[in-house]
Amino acid sequence: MSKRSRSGMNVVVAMAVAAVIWFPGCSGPESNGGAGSSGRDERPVPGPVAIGPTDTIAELESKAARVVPSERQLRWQALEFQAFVHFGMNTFTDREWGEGTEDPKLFNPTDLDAGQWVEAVKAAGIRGLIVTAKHHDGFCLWPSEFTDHSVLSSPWKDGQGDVVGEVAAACKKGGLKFGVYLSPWDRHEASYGDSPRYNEHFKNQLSELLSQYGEISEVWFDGACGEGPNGKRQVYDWAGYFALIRELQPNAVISIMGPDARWIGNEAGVTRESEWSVIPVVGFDDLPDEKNPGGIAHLDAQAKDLGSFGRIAEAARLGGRLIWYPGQVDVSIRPGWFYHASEDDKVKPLDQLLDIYYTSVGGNAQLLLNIPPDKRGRIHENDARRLKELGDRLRATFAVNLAAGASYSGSGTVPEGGCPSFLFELTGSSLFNIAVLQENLHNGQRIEAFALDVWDGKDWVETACGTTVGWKKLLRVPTVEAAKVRVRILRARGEVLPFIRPDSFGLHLDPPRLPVMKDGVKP
Ligand code: FUL
Repeated sequence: MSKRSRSGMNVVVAMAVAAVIWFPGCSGPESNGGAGSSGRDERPVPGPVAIGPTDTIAELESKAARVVPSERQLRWQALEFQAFVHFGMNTFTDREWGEGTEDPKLFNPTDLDAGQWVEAVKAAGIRGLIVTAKHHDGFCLWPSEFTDHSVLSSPWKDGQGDVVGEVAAACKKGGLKFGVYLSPWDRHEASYGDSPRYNEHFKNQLSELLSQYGEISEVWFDGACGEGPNGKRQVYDWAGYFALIRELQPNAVISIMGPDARWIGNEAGVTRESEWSVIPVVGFDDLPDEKNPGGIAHLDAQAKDLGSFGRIAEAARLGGRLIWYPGQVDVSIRPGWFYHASEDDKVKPLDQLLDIYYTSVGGNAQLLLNIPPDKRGRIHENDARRLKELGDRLRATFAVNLAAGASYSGSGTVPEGGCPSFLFELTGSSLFNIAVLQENLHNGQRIEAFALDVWDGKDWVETACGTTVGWKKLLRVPTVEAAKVRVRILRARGEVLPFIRPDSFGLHLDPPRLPVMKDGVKP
């Protein structure tokens, strides 16, 4: 189900630009490292930066290096791992998409316990939770005064209950950030399709959610709309929705159909090898006024390449802009988004969840893992068990940073024929199989290619390489023992400042990945 698949941009890249694009091999000491002093303006710019056909390659590179996140985007990125909770009418009808005609009497959880949701997701190390306040069927999990299709008309707590309120309170108590999913597509609401009327209705509901439940950290707007060619066509007032959110919850991130965080492009938990947060875009969607800074960018979120230098050059040719637009990976712990008893034995295995974690949190994206409560209104035992296993494994790996206390030296200058590198001398020889790199996003996202070397006592041995780093790169390397580790920047945008965060460089040991010796003992 595609959220944002719009017509992709022409991928033709000007020949002059293609000539300088370097596709990294790993070892590449011959690379230029992107360093060099140009006297260009390197000051960070939070917000759109215009690019155009007269920009030189150097100017484009400099502009790309300068785009930084807003404070709210930075806070959101630091959450790293959130829970998505799909719960509603579909839970009781055993469906994924409802029609909007379901009888509210069907909604009747027998043992709803939002505190149990919070404890179950916290066991996985999750830091925020987003609940489906209203899915496409229009049934509201809070007693909205603008519809009768809500918990008010259900037998649950004799119509006196408020799921959104209970979840918000449980999150607050448990120290989790709290966000809401609100489907713009509403199959129940009679005014849907009568654009001004529905927009008013939608904003009324949004206001209720934004003003009655304390701090809302994220508003998740789904782009799905199943109305066919003969269905109701609703023209959404995105600018109006965004303005309302900024007014009532200025710290809330607006995701997917919004300006702050983009859909990663699939629901399988997969990130691109090169995941950029600096994204070139051309034009605006759905907005009459191009000056509106909160506009949704015209973007094909499913494109294979969103942020390479080639894409930037292409957007420049068309007169576009660069924005900070980080990716979010939404994926369900089960095959469906909603609970189905038939999927109780289909909870994703631990290894698969670990793969998703390493490639999303460790691939410059935020992970939004869906865990759907059952008809009782509880997270099923199988899911809760898996969440705990995941958290235990992550804690066992990341509790100790073997690079803590390491002496660090870095240089932005490029040695003759080499590339800038950052050296970490550990306090002693350590066994590790995970490395963590982070860029200082206050300086933007600059690294295009890097390599990680370990000192084997005589020589540097390359153990891993990659392309983008951004917020975080998690590298699963073969288990190795070393006292010195080096990060080489093979290619970067703009000046090579100390943009690696030495405070967050990490080396870790994931014990189950230790090789098993002949006698069955791990070293
Ligand atoms: C999609 C929706 O259609 C699914 O039901 C689910 O909510 C998913 C997260 O987004 O667009």
